[in-house]
Amino acid sequence: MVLRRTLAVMLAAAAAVNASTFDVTFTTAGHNVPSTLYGLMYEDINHSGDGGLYAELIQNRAFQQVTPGTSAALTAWAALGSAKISVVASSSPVSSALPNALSFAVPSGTTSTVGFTNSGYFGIPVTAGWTYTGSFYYRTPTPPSTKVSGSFTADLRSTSGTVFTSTTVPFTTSSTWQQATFTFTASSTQSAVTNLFALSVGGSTVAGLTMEFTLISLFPPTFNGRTNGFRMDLSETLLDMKPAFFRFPGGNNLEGETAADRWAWENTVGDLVDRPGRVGDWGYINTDGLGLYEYLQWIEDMDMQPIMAVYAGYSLNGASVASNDMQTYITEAINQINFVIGDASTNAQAAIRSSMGHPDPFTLNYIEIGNEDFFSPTTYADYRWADLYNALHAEFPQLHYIATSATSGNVPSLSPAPTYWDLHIYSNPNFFVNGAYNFDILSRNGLQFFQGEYATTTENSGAALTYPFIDGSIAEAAYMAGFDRNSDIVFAASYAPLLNHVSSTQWTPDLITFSPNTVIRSTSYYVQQLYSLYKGDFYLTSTTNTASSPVQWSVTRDTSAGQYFLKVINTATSANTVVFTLPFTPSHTTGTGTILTAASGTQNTPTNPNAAVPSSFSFTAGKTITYNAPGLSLSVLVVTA
Ligand code: LXE
Repeated sequence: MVLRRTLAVMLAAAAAVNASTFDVTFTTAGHNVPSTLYGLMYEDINHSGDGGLYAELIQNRAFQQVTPGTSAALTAWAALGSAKISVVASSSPVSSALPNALSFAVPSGTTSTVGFTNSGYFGIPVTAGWTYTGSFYYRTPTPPSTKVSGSFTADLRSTSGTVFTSTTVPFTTSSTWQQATFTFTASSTQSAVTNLFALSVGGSTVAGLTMEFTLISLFPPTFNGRTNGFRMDLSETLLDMKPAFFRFPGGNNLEGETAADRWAWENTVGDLVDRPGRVGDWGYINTDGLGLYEYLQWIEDMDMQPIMAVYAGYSLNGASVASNDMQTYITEAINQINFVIGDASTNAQAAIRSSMGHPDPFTLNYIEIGNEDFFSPTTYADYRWADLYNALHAEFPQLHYIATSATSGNVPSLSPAPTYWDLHIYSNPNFFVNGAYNFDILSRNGLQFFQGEYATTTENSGAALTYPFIDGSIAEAAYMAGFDRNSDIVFAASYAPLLNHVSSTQWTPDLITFSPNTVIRSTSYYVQQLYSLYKGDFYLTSTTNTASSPVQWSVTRDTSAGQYFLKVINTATSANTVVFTLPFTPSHTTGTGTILTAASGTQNTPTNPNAAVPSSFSFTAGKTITYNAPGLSLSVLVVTA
């Protein structure tokens, strides 16, 4: 719903609540806004990768990192008919990275249909017009002396067995692994996602046989049509923010519970059969189907740049890698960076990238050394930072290296002294309102800050939030006025966490919640989006208020478009008026603005996803612009010079 507010209506509302007036004068003085300012922080948490951005629909597709014979090994799988299924350590695995397989045993004398199903990542969407692309490996460990040939049926069906789309997939018994591929197209859209992928076969064809299967994969159409690609609707939701960067792969999910469990780039590249997966740090197994290459390809497709982390010798169990064991991780980090930007004709890691389809280097400017190393500041200061920084800087002097052991602008000392620092803060609305000036008081001494994670996680009462609420989102908007104003020393900022599968949540609140077929943009999403879309390239210094004010503002300019973006953030629940005095007379007497506002407590949730959405309004533009900001609002007034 698009609301159009008139100035008269807003002024009437202002009179009714006896609002304060803030006078804002700006000139053409100011500083550049870095193009990197607003972007995304990503890690695989809340199934934001597997089951989320990664478009793969089959959960536990290759039985990675599970213990054969256990029921957990069969997560998402079930038998059809009289077949017996179990996960086994294959006597002749498809690859050393994928030692396990699904054993499918059909009793002798079977005549009815047998097979197995997968329930997906908490559901599978069936969408009219989508062509699904599937594949699987199979073999018959002890084949009958006379080859058996037949056809499997691959389909999508409801839990009660209504088939929505299917195809046949021919097979022949053989003790060596064969790969089968297939496609089918759905002709209807199902509102329910409680669907199953099924692979089945007539019982008389396979009676008495035991077969093995692995890497059973099914993809819907993907963003930009990439093989092994990203989910379309989530990618487009992110693209709508025009994000400048993508911080990955963590976050905690970089670090591992122990060093052995860390995210290690070399296990995430090459053919899918060569990726072992890993036990992720958020309670589920990561397939690493979204590997370093896929992330970089998608970042490029999304017109972002990476802020890529390297493991820095600290894991979540609190242990640091010993000083004399650091070389392994230094080498790994150098190889990781070479994979991204090395010369494919001379460098082995870059040659892997080239073989995967990207001979040219990817764009890479920023490397983050570790994650939240303020949890182990002593070993970071003693050797971990210096060991990695010195080695990486010597090899790649053109890159910028971000340190992670600071919690605020008061940075601890490291040697060599970093220029870039990643700061994290999770707090309540009052913190973010009052913190809007946190960066103003820092000295301009060459240090650059990345607010790599921040979010309102509780109400002021301390009550935890499941979804962002408007009070917190507007408080974040007030804090972000501080990013605009201090973008001479804040080069990047990103809300965290980014994504949340509604059926598997480890951390709330999150910017975007999704199910297999829906995407819910939170109130904080719209705040991030408005700041990013109206970032501009130059910040215009204006008169400022005080930290205790309920109103914040920021004026930026898109120089080539000749447009000025007047952001007004009213954190009070009642209206306030801001009077802007411009250094020029606008070329239009009527301007267009965008506003996000809602009653205190409003949340966008799966049952009410559009409780608060931005709407446009028009306003009277002149050398003086009087704007009445409703309570709990973020407004952007666009003025053309
Ligand atoms: C800090 C860490 O970097 C993230 O993985 C977590 C969720 O955003 C947060 N505790």
